[in-house]
Amino acid sequence: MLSLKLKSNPPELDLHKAVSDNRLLGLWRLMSGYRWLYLGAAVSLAIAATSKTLTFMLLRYLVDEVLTKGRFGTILLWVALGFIGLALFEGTFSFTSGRLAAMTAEGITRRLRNYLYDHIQRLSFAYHAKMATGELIQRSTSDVDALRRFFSDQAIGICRVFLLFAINFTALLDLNVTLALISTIAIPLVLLVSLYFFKRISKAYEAFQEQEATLSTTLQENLSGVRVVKAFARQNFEMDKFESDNLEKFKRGKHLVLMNALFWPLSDTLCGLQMIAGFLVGALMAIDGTISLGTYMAYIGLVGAIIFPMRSLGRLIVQMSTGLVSYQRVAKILKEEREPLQEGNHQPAGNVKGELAFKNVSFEYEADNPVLKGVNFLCLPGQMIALMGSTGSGKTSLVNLLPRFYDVTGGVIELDGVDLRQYPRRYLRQQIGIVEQEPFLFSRTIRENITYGVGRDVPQIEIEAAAQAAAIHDVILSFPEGYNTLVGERGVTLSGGQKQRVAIARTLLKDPRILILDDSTSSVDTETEAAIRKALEHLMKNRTSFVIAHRIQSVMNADQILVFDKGEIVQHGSHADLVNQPGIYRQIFDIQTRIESEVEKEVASA
Ligand code: M5T
Ligand code: MG
Repeated sequence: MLSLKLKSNPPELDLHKAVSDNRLLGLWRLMSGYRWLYLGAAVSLAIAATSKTLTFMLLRYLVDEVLTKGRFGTILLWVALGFIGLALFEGTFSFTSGRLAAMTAEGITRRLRNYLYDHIQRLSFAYHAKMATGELIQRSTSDVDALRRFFSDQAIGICRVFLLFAINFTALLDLNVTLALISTIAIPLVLLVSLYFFKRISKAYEAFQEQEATLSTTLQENLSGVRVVKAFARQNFEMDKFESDNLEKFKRGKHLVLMNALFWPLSDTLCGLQMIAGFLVGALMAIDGTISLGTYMAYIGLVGAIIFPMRSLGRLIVQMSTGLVSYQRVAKILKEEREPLQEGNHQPAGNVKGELAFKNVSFEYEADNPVLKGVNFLCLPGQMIALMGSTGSGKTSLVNLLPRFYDVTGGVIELDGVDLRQYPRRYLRQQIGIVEQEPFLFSRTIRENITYGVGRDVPQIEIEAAAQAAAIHDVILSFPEGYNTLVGERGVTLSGGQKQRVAIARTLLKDPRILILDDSTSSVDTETEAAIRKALEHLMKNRTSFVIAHRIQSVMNADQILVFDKGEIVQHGSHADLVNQPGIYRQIFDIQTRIESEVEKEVASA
């Protein structure tokens, strides 16, 4: 039994389905696949407890039947061997029980951790938008760890208490019924006190965990935004904010400690009084001869074996409350529905053609706060659509609808004549490449970042072609490690424009049918932009592309230009159309050309 190895792969379990509002039921389901192992732990415990109890009974036999009666023969040797045997039994099975419980706990939490990680990354955009990262981290680490302790210490501990009680109480009854009853009279009281504190400590612990999550979120944000903090010299402000959050944690921690501090002495006193009362009554009975000396000695041992675990019962009940609270916090994530990636009944065998029709599309993140209103346009396969408009006018929101990061809330978007919602998200995302407005690079090598979307080994030549098109190849070669250069956390070792270009290369390598560039040349100089534009022009052939940009230069060649204002298309046409009609587009055009000609004049006169 001892050589049982922890299974290298925990048994599969759909934890999303297994989650329950009833916390005990939820925990029971969490144990699926490990219940036999856990039962093994409980059985070992029972064997160990019985051995201990038998030791007391053997003691009684030794005193009453051997020592008192003066039988010092081989019997003494047998009794001695009995003691040794029982001690060995107890030790071995105690150890086995602890090991099995720990293995169960590790297995369950390992599976839980893996599942949580996978689950979290499959939740919707909307979920991640509203959930703080620090909170998610807290739940997948600290709370999962509390669950581990629940299985490895607390649940088995409770089991232990009840086993010890049952076995030792039976032995006590066998010794003397009156004594048995007297020595357990206070136990219901201890239980009541424990239950009273259970509720309060649960609440206090929940509040404490919540505050700890707030603190992690503050810390995590502060670290991610450390440049902003420094740039605005807001260290003191941030420190004050942290300090006040920390103070709140301290207060809640203090309350938790106070609850524990009140509970312990109270339950200890009760247990102590109970024990003294039991010993006294026992002693009186032994003196007037109602019970034998051996019985009294065994009795003292048995009472100890009942009261001490009872004392820890309170502690266990109280600690179990932390496990239950943590379960609740973890279950909240598990309960969330995943973004279905495969769902959808329209999946063409090959690639899409790339015709997109927006029919009276409207969209809102929150009810009654539309960010897109009545958007209508038709984009033929291979066309380039440019989106312009003031900041906050809904351009990013519009392109986010294409890979179904969000679904329309009114109207319909059709891809090749089929409602976008009929396509599985996974398929759509394979067909669509998006360079986000604020691209994120992983702390991996540049090569790994560029090949991220492809998921296979890509020949160097292809990687370089993509990098060249994104006008980043030469920059990469200028690094001593070339394509093996590690990008620092969030790409801090790269400049903003370099980061954008790596992100462009990453999307180009994926070779999508529909290409979305969300303001992706905003951080590069005009010359580099021209280089990227030229390379892209070639790449955009045969694929539908959406380009969000602010420079007229970048959108001039588009087949259609859509100008947005407050979520609505206010102008729609080609460059030639729009430049000849009054409106926002001509204003922007005038301003940008005026600036350009002024600059040219300056340069010429210099
Ligand atoms: C349009 C709101 C935003 C703005 C409006 C992405 C996003 C946006 N919004 C949300 O509430 N939640 C979100 O996740 O929607 O925003 P946009 O589409 O990002 O505007 P844009 O791309 O045209 O602006 P810009 O600045 O990138 O040129 O009210 O609050
Ligand atoms: Mg935007």
